[in-house]
Formats: sequence, structure tokens, C-alpha cells
Amino acid sequence: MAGAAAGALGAIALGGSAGAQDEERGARSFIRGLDGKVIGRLDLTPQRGGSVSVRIQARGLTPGYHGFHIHAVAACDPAARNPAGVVTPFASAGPHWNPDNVSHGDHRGDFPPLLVTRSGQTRAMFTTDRFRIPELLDMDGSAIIIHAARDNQANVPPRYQTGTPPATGPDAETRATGDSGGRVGCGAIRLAPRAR
Ligand SMILES: [Cu+2]
Ligand SMILES: [Zn+2]
Repeated sequence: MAGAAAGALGAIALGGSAGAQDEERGARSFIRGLDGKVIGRLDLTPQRGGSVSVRIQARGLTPGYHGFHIHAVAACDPAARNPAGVVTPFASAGPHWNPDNVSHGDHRGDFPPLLVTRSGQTRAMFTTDRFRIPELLDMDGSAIIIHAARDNQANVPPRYQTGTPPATGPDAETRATGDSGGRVGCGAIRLAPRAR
């Protein structure tokens, strides 16, 4: 049984490297912190059937949950300014990548939040079928962002939308961002080197 499983995994690995056409290439990103130093790495690897394996490892973060998403522009400027002219690190990466014009949580590059240990490290691996890698590499590219705060997935319970006076439920900011706060890590997503 164990041998059969190992054989199946081997076949998947072989298929991945044999089909190394451009549309089958992976992508990666070196994630930089607010001081410009590399704090982590993201690897996106195409899987059979069209899904994408996502691997992330990073360090130097504050313990707890952090929002983690693909943003619309491959520009990671720690001294970027918001439209009001206020320094807002990595605002240059734009909003969540949102080609379908939907609410946060359904954005195609919304990822599970990162859990950072007391020693400031995080490591995660999961699979998404919400995009193909070439879609991330459009004219202005895209970037991976690690946020300062946790992500509520815009999941504000409906009971908060009732009452006297009626509450409004999730506001525009929540629906766009999940309220995950400032940006503490940013990496432009680039095509990975061609597999040998
Ligand atoms: Cu984000
Ligand atoms: Zn989102």
C-alpha cells in the first residue's frame, strides 16, 4: 500500500517536469519586509488537472494570524503613498486581485490566513483552483501580500445586520479587504526558472 502511494506520487512529479511548456511553468516570489529584506518565499506549482499548489514560508512576522492574498500589481514599494499622499507601505501593489469584480473571500487570489508561531515563523501548503498561473503574469503582474492583521473573510454574521437602528453589516472596506490591516510583506510574482 505504501509502495503504491509512493509510486503514484512519483508519477505526479514526473508528469510535472515532463510537461514543462510555458503554460505549465510555476511561479515564485521572494517576499520582502518593510525594511526591504527578504523574509520569505512563495512557490506556485501547476498540478495535473489545472489546480495550483501554493507553498509559503516566511519569518520575522508577529505571532498569530495574518491575512494573505494576491494583489493586483507587481510593485512592492515600502515607501508607497496612498491616494491621499500618506506613506502606506506596499500600497503600490494595489487592491486584491479581483478580475471577477466580487467581494473579498471570493477573490481568486484570496488564500487561507497564515498562522505565525511565537518565534515569528510560518509555513503552509495548500491547493487552489481559482486561477491558472499565467493569469497572474499579465501586463502589470501581481504580488503576494502578507498583512499585519487577521482576515475576517468579510464574514460578518447576518445578526449584525439587524437591530434598532439596523446595523449595516460588512462595509465596503470589509467587503474589499477582510479588514486585514496594513501590509508587512510583499513580493512580486514572477515566472519560475524553467524546469530541467
Ligand atoms: Cu491582501
Ligand atoms: Zn480578497
